[in-house]
Order: sequence, then C-alpha cells, then structure tokens
Amino acid sequence: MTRQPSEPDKPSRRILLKSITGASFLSALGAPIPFLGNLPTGLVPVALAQGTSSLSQQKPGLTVLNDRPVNMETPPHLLDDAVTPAARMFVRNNGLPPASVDAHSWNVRVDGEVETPLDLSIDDLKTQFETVSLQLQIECAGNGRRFMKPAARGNQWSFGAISCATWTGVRLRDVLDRAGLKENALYTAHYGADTHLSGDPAKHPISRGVPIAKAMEPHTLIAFAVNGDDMPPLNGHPLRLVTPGWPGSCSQKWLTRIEVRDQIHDGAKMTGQSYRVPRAPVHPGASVADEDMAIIESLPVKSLITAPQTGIRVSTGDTIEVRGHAWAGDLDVAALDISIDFGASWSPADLSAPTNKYAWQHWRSEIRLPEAGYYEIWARARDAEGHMQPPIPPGWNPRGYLNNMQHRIAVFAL
Ligand SMILES: Nc1nc2c(c(=O)[nH]1)N[C@H]1C(S)=C(S)[C@@H](COP(=O)(O)O)O[C@H]1N2
Ligand SMILES: [Mo]
Repeated sequence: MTRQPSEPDKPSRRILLKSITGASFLSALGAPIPFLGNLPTGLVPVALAQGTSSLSQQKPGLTVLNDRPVNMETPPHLLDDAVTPAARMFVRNNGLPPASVDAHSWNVRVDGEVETPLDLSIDDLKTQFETVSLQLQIECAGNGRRFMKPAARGNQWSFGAISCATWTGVRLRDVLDRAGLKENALYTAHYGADTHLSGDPAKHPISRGVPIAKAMEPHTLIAFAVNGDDMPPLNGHPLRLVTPGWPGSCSQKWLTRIEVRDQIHDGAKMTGQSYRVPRAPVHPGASVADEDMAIIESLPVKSLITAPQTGIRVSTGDTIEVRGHAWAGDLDVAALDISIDFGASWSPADLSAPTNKYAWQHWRSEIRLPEAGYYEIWARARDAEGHMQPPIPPGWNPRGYLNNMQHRIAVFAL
C-alpha cells in the first residue's frame, strides 16, 4: 500500500520540507539535486505572497514565480490528470492581460499577404468553420531553466511550465485558406490584446509567428474554449492560438490579429536572444552573437513523474504505482524507462499512444523498494527518432531554453 504524503500544514510534512530544503541536507548529498527545486505548493516567498492571493484563488496550488507580469508553474504532482484541468494550466505572461474582455464583440483580423483580409468574430469562427477539439500540449521553451548552470536570465521554471488540455476551436489552416494565401506568404505574425509592462501602447509585450507550414498544420488551432468551457482569463480568454509542440510563445493569447508576412516575422521577442538558441553548441556561460542564434521550432522529448509526489514515504516492499506523461514536440514518444538506482539500471514503463497527435502520452509502472532508505525515481523518455532525455541539462544556451533533462523524485522507504 502506498501511503499518501501528509498535508503541508501537518507537522510531519513541515519538518520534512524544512529538512529537505535545508542547506545542510543539500551539502550532505553533494551537489544540489534537481528534485529539490521542485517543492510542493505553498512555498511562495513572503515578498511575493502579498498581492498574489487572487492568483492563488484562480490557480490553487500553483507556484507563483512573479506577479508582474504573472508567471505561475504547476508542481508535477498537480499534473497527474490525463487532461490538465484549466485551473492547473501554468501561466506565462510577458505583459499585462487586457483589463476588460468582451467575448461577444471580440474580433480577430487576418491580413498581410492574403487575397482577402478577414475580420472574424468568435461567432463567425464558430459558424463558418469546422469546430475541432484536440488534446494539445503547450510548454514554455524556458521550462527547466532553473537547472541551467551558470544561471540563465528569465523565469526560473523548474518542471511545471507544461500543460495538455482539450482545446476547442477552428484550424488556423481553414481560416488562412479562406483568406487565401498569396504566393509569397512565408511566415505568420501574431498579435494579442495584452499591454506592454512599460504602459507604452506602441510596444507589444510579445508578437511571435511561425513558418506557414506550421500554421497550416491541422493541429494548429485558433481556440475559443478549453476543456469544454471558457478558458481562464490568464490563459487567453476569449481567443488564443494553440501551436502545439513548439515554444508556448507561438501560442498567442488574447488573439486579435494574424498577419501573414513575406519574411520571417521580426516582432517583439522574435529577434535577438529571445526564443533563440546557438546554431552550434557553446560552452556554459558563453555569450553568443545574435546572428549566431536560430529560432527554436519543435521542442525536445521530455517527461514528468506526476505520481507519487516527491518526498513521499512508503513501506519497504510495498508495490507502488509510478505514473506520468511524456511528449516530444512534433514527434511521438516511443519509450519511457524508469530507474530506482540513480540511472544504473532502467526498466520500461507501459506507455500509451497519444489520444491525438500533439497530446502528451501517459505512462505507468510498478516498483518495489527492496530495503528501507532514501531512493530516487528517475524517468527518461525516448522519441520516435531515438533521441533520449539526458540526465543533466543539455546544451547550455544564454537564455536557458530547451532543458529536457530527466525528472527525478525522492521517495523514503520506511
Ligand atoms: N498575448 C500573449 N500571448 C502569449 C504570451 C504573452 O505574454 N502574451 N506568452 C506566451 C508564452 S511565452 C507562453 S509559454 C504561453 C503560455 O501559455 P499559458 O499562459 O496559457 O500557459 O503563452 C504565450 N502566449
Ligand atoms: Mo514561454
């Protein structure tokens, strides 16, 4: 029998947390180990706790990394559902969400290199195009940045800037077909109704785009609902793009305009060092010239252990179910292995096929811990082209993107 971890407010849990966050514990184990960065909820630093109570109400249990702009990640054990509940979808804002939103008068403009520019209300989208519902992953390209050494500038995400919910909307492809792409159409440019932190109305907090081929991929959606309901205000209500498998930044929230361009889009956070990585590997800490950087496209293979929760206490010899999800950008996941001996040996878990392309895949396994003591459970996924998750952060890059290192949790066998 698996014993559930005690609640955070119970003394035993508090003591455990205190002891595993203590510097002495860290040094006793040598180098800091990854799972320690992935503590349960409720550990918001005091300075951040003020003013975040409404955020915590909207997203109970998420860890607030920043409140201006709002950035919140989901602890892995709260991502255990097959389909991520809307309240557990992480939040990554670059600016300030629109102050007021009226879904009935909302319009999205499609213009640029098209034969017929369009202005479409949400009702037009619902009535003039085929509605589709798909389970789609959205992951921030900076997920895992916290483990980069030396540290990289940006939100210090650990493992929880990932969601896979059921999005309902229309295919971007169908809308672009209606507008009619001109021959020179090369790239999209996305705009949203959020405002720049500086308050300057001429500045966009973020405006990214994708090559036409990705925009025409049938899983790239203009979505008006998530899990059968309005999407949370922080996740883009009433309309957003969902561009699965690519950096979350390609999934513009509060969507107001899609411009088709005859060049690679150069909007806010498309150029310089944003969402770009060195074309060739660089040494940790290197500075890299903008012209030596390339735009990130498909994200790498990755997985999460969503149960048990890290820090759990189990009885020696009990059978414990271990489970989670795995995903691999534009690819499928081919295999998921787990280790309970620090990677010395691995055994395959049962891995499900994706519900649809770009849905994360679920995996499960059963383990028994042979004797009392401290264990870690490690998980590693392999994609359909044979790429495996590395045990440590791969390919250091100036902004700390694409860290797909293995997720590890701690288990105490009593
Ligand atoms: N309008 C707008 N869209 C946006 C952003 C933003 O700041 N403004 N952030 C992007 C980034 S970087 C990510 S990772 C995803 C996160 O989506 P979520 O907040 O719904 O989880 O939204 C993207 N879309
Ligand atoms: Mo992101």
